[in-house]
Amino acid sequence: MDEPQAGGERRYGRAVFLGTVATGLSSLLWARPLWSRVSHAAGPLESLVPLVPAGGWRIYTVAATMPRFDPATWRLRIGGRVARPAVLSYDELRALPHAAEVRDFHCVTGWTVHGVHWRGVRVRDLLDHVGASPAAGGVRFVSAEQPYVDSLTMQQALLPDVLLAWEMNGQPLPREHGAPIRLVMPEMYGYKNVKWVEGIDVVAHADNGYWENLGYDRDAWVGRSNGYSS
Ligand SMILES: Nc1nc2c(c(=O)[nH]1)N[C@H]1C(S)=C(S)[C@@H](COP(=O)(O)O)O[C@H]1N2
Ligand SMILES: [Mo]
Repeated sequence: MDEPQAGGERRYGRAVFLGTVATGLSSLLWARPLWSRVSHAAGPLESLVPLVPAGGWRIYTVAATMPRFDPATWRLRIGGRVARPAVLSYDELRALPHAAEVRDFHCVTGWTVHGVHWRGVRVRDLLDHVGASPAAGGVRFVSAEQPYVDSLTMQQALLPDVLLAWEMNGQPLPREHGAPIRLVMPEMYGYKNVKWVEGIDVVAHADNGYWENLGYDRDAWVGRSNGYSS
């Protein structure tokens, strides 16, 4: 999603600032206090920070080890308020209609990766496939990396740009980015984009996810949530 110019510049500023203090497998646990402090700072600090494109990804995890993908045994379980609960193998998942998109990826702490190429299946096609109840209000995405989880409202999940992606930049999704599939919700901040998805539950209402239990907004629209208003 393209951002207004000013917002983009401020975001680079935060990214650079955070980059000097947060390295490696850094946790958002202490990124939030930093982010609050920076975003409330007056203009001068931000104008001192050089404007450079925020280049790379940061790999975030909440558990000590990343799930490992074995195509022979991996399954995606889809249940809850659906007419046809399903357990899909990797090949079965990839036989569903493909969708592709190129989108910017924004972490709420301030870094952005531009122009990421994704390919996968639209969540709305998947919900069609299992006969999701039209009365259900939410969809929960459960990670194999416990206890990471997040949810979308049914209305959000049905947006055409919401994918379960198995391909990133023309390659199979790398392990550290959530292999074999991650949620891609490009209109929302990174924490909604659950990695290592292994379960999807159609539920009555969208519930808090991992970071939302720690204070982040459930509706994580880029530029319009978590104190950002560009
Ligand atoms: N399972 C899982 N998914 C996750 C996270 C995580 O820690 N665990 N972090 C989220 C956050 S805050 C961001 S910004 C993105 C980062 O994606 P990346 O690790 O592929 O760079 O993943 C999101 N999905
Ligand atoms: Mo994030």
